Amino acid sequence: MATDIPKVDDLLKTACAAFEKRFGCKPEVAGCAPGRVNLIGEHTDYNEGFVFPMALPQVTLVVGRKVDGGLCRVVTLADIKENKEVEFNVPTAAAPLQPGSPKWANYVKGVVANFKGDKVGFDAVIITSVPIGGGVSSSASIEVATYTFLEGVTGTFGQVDKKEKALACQKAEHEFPGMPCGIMDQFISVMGEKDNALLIDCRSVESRLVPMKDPSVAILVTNSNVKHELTGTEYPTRRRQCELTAKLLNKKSLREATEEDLKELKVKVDDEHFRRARHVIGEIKRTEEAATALESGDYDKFGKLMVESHNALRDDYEVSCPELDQLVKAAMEVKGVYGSRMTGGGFGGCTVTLVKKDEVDKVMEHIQECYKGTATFYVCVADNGARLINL
Ligand code: GAF
Repeated sequence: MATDIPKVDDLLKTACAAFEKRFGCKPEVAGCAPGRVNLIGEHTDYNEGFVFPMALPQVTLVVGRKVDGGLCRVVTLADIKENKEVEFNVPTAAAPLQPGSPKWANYVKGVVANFKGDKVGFDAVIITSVPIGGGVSSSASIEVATYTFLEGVTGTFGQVDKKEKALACQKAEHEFPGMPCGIMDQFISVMGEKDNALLIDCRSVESRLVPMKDPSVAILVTNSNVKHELTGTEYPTRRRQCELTAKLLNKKSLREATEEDLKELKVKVDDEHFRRARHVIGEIKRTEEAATALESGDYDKFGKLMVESHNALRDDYEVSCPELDQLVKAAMEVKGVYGSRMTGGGFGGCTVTLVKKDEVDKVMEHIQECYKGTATFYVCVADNGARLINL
């Protein structure tokens, strides 16, 4: 059975009650930002390629108020098995913020450090319904919700260009948690729109909305509930391998590389670098084609491209894992499934499946029967990006 996605209103009530209990007054501002599921276009963003995510109905909320003086106090109600409360001072030129422990607070501190407006003290509570470490961008949703909250407390919401806001949050992730991510997650968390997926060109940072309103199909997100601790080292390695290969080809990025270049690479680089490049070059092409297929309602083609994407991520890019492969295999065994693939950085987390709406129950049942672990299912519709919520 699909897991209910908590309503934003209910999360808000919980966060506001927790804030009052902890800080003894009512919060005044609520920043909200979603997680995302990437439909196709994996590990292409840092290669300046295309990605095709949609914002999820699962969100992170940061609720609180501005306080005088330079102290920031943050309490988290997220399912994070670390310290649940942190305090730090707003950064100054003489005393800039530094990353540290607990890890979750680095997402907040990084955004405070990179916020474009005035730096002010605040009290805040963070709550999230985005599965943590599930490959659906819980990190970016914390960053973007924090940024939105800061815009709220400084009365500057909407003044900074949305792309700049996404870039500031990406910089926060590079500098504080130290993850050299691409732009996809922060971008969709800021720019997502209800009932639309977003085709993002990560070279020009231009994007195009693609409607996703057909009631006869559903997007099923299946959480494997495993996270292999490879992500930390493997992601930067993949990124470096791609950059090195692009350099060898005298290109700015693998976005510039062609099928012809692949032939050249076959003799120029080792098999591993060759396969990494083959995935990226193929995936960029697949993603553009997939967006066109979805626009014209060609779900069979879209599904086929999803499966090709998964296979390339498994065999060439080597970022899948047995659990994700099992989930995809099981999904593809059910009639009515157009396509299925791992989504996000990999090594665990979620798969995304495009399926006929009427068949969703059967797919979940079959996956659960075949899957050796315990899967969690979410039937998701595309939702809005970051916003302030009136309190
Ligand atoms: C992670 C990163 F944060 C994204 O930028 C992207 O590279 C993704 O992995 C893989 O497509 O979510």
